[in-house]
Amino acid sequence: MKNKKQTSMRDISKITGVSISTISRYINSSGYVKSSTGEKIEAAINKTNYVPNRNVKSVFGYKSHNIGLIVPAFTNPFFSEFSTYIGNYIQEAGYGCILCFTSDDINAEVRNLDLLKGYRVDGVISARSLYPEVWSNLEIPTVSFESNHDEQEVNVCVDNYNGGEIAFNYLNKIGTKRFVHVRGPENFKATNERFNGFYDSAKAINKNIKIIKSEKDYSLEADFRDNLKGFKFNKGDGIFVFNDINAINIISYLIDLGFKVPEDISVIGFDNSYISDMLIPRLTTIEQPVKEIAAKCFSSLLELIENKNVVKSELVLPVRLVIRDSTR
Ligand code: XLF
Repeated sequence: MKNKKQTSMRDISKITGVSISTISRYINSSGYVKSSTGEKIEAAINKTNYVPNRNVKSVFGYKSHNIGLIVPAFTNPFFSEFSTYIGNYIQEAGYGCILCFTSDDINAEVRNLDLLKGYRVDGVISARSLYPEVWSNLEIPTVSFESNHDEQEVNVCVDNYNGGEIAFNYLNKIGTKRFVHVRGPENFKATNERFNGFYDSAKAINKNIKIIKSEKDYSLEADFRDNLKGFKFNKGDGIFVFNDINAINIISYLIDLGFKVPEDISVIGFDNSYISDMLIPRLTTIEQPVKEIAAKCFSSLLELIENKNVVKSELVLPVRLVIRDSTR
């Protein structure tokens, strides 16, 4: 079957009598185009099937009513929950949502942003963006959760340092003999702060901590348990893990080794994501208020999109200890 010929910019030019350079300017929002000319181009685009032009911000002030959401991974339940809340807020406000993930990889971050720019999104919410160079000079309203840098207008995060302090103090209170911390990847600002809070609290009362390093967050490709191989766990250990998904993974590893949790070893996670209450033993954890975080990210982005006077800021939300069954 012969393919139907696609409408080109040249066709739009013939239909409207407007030059290709003006049409291109209009499509790319790269310069002034009279609004009557813009309307003529828009009418021709709508009449034909000129696909690349469909998502175009056609005249100044035009909004695509789409918002981009970039998260590190859907396999981490915290980010699934975060995306679900934000997705709901976006829909309730009458916007469309374009959802992307990065696996904490710079190339994926660049590709995602290019894609979102191509769709002329009105704004972007990103979680755990690690690379400032990707976000500088963007000219799109951006809000981040837990950004490593200050390129976005608003950054929302929790008091990660205090989370580390709370975890240490609780493990100490329940009679932990040896403190162990499974530390997040070195380039995660949030988990570095969790480590600092834990470490400083231990130091303040002259206690040592053992550290297990991890290269990446949980992913489908790598076995997180590889980070634990070679580490000798002991009865009486109290382990603070940098997030829930990995804490749950570690509990099943300890059970495979023959330990009882919490009788032999206590484990504390971080997040209070929905799965922390579903597995046996139910996980003791430090809660990040994900619904509130999502609400703050979305309302800040909306204010930026609506040109309200938003000052560049960092909003820090409090954390709290949720005691369940994985600690003595
Ligand atoms: O980036 C941190 C590490 O993992 C994030 O807040 C999380 O706790 C989500 O699980």
